[in-house]
Amino acid sequence: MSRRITLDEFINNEGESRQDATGEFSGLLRHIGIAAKIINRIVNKAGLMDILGEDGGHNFSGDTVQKLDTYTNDLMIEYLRNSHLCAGVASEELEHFISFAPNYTKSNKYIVVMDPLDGSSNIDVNISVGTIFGIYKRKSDLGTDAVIDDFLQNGTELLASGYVLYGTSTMFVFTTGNGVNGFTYDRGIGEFCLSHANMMMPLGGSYYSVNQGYYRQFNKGVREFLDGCADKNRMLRYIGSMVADVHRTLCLGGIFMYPQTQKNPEGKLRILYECNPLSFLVEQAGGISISESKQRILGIPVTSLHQRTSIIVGSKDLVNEALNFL
Ligand code: AHM
Ligand code: MG
Repeated sequence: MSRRITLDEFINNEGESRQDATGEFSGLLRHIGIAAKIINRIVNKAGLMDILGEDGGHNFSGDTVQKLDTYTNDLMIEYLRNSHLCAGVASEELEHFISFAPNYTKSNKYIVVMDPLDGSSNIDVNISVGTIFGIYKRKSDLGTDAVIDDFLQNGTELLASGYVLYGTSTMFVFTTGNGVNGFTYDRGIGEFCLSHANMMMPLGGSYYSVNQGYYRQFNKGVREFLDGCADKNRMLRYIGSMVADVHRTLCLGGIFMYPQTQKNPEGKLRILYECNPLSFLVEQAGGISISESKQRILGIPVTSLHQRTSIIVGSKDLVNEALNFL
């Protein structure tokens, strides 16, 4: 029987192979891994605790906030703060970024962006949700408060990104710009173990993924591309959790899109918390990620924390086919 490589071991080995490594970056990734285990435990037994349902409020974007959104957001922030490796965090759930107090930050080089629980409208019905994160090097001086420019960085500046998918099994998938690796949670030993080494997205695929209910609101080119998918008998799959829809696309190939609609003329999904981290992973796995205006997602200038974009992401062949219609 072959020996399992744990996430910790993998992160350590990767860190040691980098010449300038101080272990801090690896340490930060490990803290995110620990927070993921705790979130996994809560998500798994959510029905047994008083933690399902809406928490009664809306966030500043007008989205309904679920109790688990709040719980995962607070938990991630506490783990990042107490890692003493992170200068600040920006979250989809918070209007403003948080700069950790100087006694926590000392010489912290990194900042984190996150969607603590993506797809949270699916929680109450036991459908996959996930945590998405991205790590950047801060722009501001060490030992000072994190500032807005630390967070408004293009996706091309990402040092690492990843997601944790709480699905039929729980997976931690991440990249540090050196390929994509996936780890499956082994409950028995309480560790994420390498199960999907060097993930590569197939060049093509037969699945397309979009909220077809908005078809009439899409631009003409998008509608024509979708008509072509139906003509070709491609299979429509839409979970409504971006992290799960992108994971399927990463594993099996195909295309996922959230185009502009009349309700969300810029697109719905956030560049900083959802699109950039997942686009970095997809590109690392050989796929493409663009906006409806044909811009590489990672290259879009980020000018505000909650900036949105349309997104078309997936296998090279399918995204290139879609490009012809845009
Ligand atoms: P959330 O971060 O508040 O959960 O919203 C993002 C989610 C994505 O996971 C998913 O792709 C999309 O919203 C679904 O939106 P819609 O219900 O409009 O299809
Ligand atoms: Mg989300």
